[in-house]
Parts: sequence; structure tokens; C-alpha cells
Amino acid sequence: MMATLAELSEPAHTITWCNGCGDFSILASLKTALSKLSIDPHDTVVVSGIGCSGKLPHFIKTYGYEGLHGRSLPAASAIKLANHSLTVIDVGGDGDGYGIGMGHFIHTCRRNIDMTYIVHNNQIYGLTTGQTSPTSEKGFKTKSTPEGVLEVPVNPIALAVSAGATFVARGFSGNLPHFTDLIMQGIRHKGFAVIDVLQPCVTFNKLNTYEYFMKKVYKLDPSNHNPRDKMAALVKAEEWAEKIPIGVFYVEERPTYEDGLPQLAAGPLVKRDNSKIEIASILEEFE
Ligand SMILES: Cc1ncc(C[n+]2csc(CCOP(=O)(O)OP(=O)(O)O)c2C)c(N)n1
Ligand code: SF4
Ligand SMILES: [Mg+2]
Repeated sequence: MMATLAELSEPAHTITWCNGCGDFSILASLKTALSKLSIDPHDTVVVSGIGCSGKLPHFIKTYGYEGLHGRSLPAASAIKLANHSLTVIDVGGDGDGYGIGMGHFIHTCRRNIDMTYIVHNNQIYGLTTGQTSPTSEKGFKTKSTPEGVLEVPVNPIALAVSAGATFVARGFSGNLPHFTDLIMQGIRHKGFAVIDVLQPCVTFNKLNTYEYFMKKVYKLDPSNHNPRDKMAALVKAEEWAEKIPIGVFYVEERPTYEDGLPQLAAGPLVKRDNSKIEIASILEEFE
């Protein structure tokens, strides 16, 4: 059943993002992608951590789960393994996924569970009113770094490629059609798809603005970038100066984690008859 955009909209919850926030475009792109792919909302779960980005599951009429800050990927992984017929989308922030959740990010990349991870990369902590995040640029002055950030930022694209993610892309929330297409490709991809999205935080990040990105972003051209070439993907991932590439950096076909679990071959675990499973003797071992 194809869900219309209206059916995917959640009128019960007032959207609390600031006017002009890039999160609106990400929500619109996700709804458009799900609708175009004819994915039934009943078969979709949107999972998040905590942050402005983490509020997204409240604003879309699919199943949703808002968990702990930095811990959304383990929750999403568990949901997918319990019912691998679901489409699982994880959304989060740069602080959420590349800071406190960095360990989970790396291990989920190498695990290659078939789900899509969209990181709203606004290069700042939005919800907590403007502190430095792991992707904040060196020298950037925020509430938590009034003299400027001393560290170099993490490079999410290079990290995802080298950690073993099998689909790695970057979008820009100022280009909806392009970003929507990336989400559709990520969902169609069989394996763990990481999509970092440049998302201006209009309230707290006065450096990485729409104007900043409009001047810099350009689309990767498949005629001179082969996304199946890992070294080429890493070279492109290093490009972050006058020009910033968006598009698909890397794609690889590799068996998923689910493919390695014979227990899943007979269908999703949640749909199996477990009435005859005798667990009393197992529990006795722990007494
Ligand atoms: C364990 C834990 N540590 C810290 C916080 C406080 N906290 C909430 S959101 C957040 C950072 C938000 O930044 P980001 O993940 O980039 O999301 P954004 O709001 O920018 O979308 C922090 C530090 C928390 N809720 N839980
Ligand atoms: S604080 Fe920033 S990221 Fe959060 S809703 Fe406002 S503009 Fe968006
Ligand atoms: Mg952020």
C-alpha cells in the first residue's frame, strides 16, 4: 500500500523546531522517499536518540522509538533483528551519533545490518542551545568553547567507509530532490546505509549557514567518481574546503548480519510460534 504524504504526516504533534531549521527539509525528504518507495507506514520504524534531530519520530506517522542520547543504533539493531521484515530508519544528531554514540556507530558499520542511518549534521549541539559537537570546525567559537575549538573535527564519511558501512552518502538539507533520492537509494540498499546530511542550525550555528553551503556544495559526478572504489571514496571524503561534495561516496555488496543468522531464515522472530519453547530449565541455571 502506498502511503500518501498526508498519511505520513502526524498532525497530533506540534513541530517545535525553529523556523528555517534544516530538520524540516529532512522530515519532508524522508516522508517523500517512503511514499515514493510505497513502503507501508505499518512496516516502518523510525528510531532516534535525543536532540532536535531526535524529535523527528514524533512528526511522522510510522512506528517510532525515541531512546537514549547516543544509544539509538543498538535499539534500531534490536528492532531489526526481532522483525527483519520491517524498514528501520535511524535518525540522530552529530553529537548523538559521532560523539557519545561513536562506539555504536563504528560497530554498527562493521556489522552491516540492513537499515538506514540519517545523521542531521548541524556541527553543533542544537537541543542544549549551542555547544561544540564532534563535527564543529576547528576554531569555531561556541558556548562551550568561547576561545574556539582546539580539536580537528571527525570525518563521518571517512569513518563510515573505513569502519565497513556498505552505503555511504552525504546530502544537503537545502537540496530536497537530491537528498530524497539519497534516502531512497539508502533504503533500497541491502546493508547498513549511512547518510550524513548537512543541516543548518539557524539559531546556534552562525558559521555553517545555508549561504555557506550554497557556495560550497557540489554533486559527485558518477562519470568521474566510482562509488565502488574504496580508495576513491576516502579521497573524496577528505575534501572539505572551498568545495564540499554531496552524493554517494561508497557502495559495496556484502552479506548482511541477518544473512549470517540461520535462526532468521524461517521468518521474523516476532512472527514465530514460541509457545513450545521451554525456558524454565535455562532460568534455573541462574538461580
Ligand atoms: C546521556 C546524556 N548525555 C547528555 C544529554 C544532554 N543532551 C541532550 S541532546 C544533546 C546534544 C544534542 O546535539 P546533537 O546530538 O548534535 O543533536 P541536535 O540537537 O543538534 O540535533 C545533549 C548533550 C543527554 N540527554 N543524555
Ligand atoms: S536549535 Fe538549531 S537544530 Fe534545533 S530546532 Fe533550532 S535551528 Fe534546528
Ligand atoms: Mg547537532
